[in-house]
Amino acid sequence: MKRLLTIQDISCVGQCSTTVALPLVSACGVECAVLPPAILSNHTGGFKSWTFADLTGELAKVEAKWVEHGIRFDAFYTGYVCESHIDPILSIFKTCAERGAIRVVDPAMADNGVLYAGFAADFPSKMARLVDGADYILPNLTEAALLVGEKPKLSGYTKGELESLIAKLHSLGAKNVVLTGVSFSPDELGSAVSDGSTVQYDFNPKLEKMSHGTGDVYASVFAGAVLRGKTALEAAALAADVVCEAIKATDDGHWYGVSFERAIPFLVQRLSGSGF
Ligand code: PXL
Repeated sequence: MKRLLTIQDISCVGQCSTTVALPLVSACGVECAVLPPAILSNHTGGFKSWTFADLTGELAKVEAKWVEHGIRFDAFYTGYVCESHIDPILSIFKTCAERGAIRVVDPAMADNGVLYAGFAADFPSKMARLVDGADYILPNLTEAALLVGEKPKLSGYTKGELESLIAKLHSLGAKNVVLTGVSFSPDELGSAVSDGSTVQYDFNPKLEKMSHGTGDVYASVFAGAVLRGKTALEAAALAADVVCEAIKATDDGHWYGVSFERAIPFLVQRLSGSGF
């Protein structure tokens, strides 16, 4: 069985980051180890306030213990992290990697044209350090624009503009780019998947509802599916399908997250038959 390490915060309540990655990566049939660089009472998207316990000082200690025990990972998947976490993460990428280990980087820092609360305007240039050398990056359109130093546009990207944005993301050192939130018509939403020479697209019918935490569901399923041998396009398509199932299964009025738990049987069924 493959072993993945996910590095992103624990938002104790809020159905995001580690509390989404752990169950979904596990449901993919992949062992999921966790390293939370911070613990928050709840996420910052829509709640008025939160606690934030920074664990930067723990990261090198945990790394040293893993090195002592000879613990290595087949994959790393990073999500919401802060500036002080980036050097320790880059070190763990080096010291705790199995031969051929892959890096999946979700530069979770922004949406709908704006950075999440608490991130300084220069944070995207710090996050770009994780993008350099990543096997797969999974930015939404806002994150993609900010990573390359452009002003985010909320919609209306032409295919040419998108593909030039993707080329700039490759120039930052990303081997494969999976750009989410792509749309060329009002009734569809999807992803552009690029290996640096070809861009392929996957679309689903656009749903009325949008929910917090869907990026984390998408990235977790994507990472798990790639480790189960799916191509980037197959993993992106499955991730999008799981997000749609989860949104449809979320009760009206449940505002702070998406009920991905109800989409786990669908995910398990879709991956059944894929080899371990
Ligand atoms: O879902 C991304 C995310 C993760 N962690 C925290 C967040 C957010 C988005 O708002 O606030 C703490």
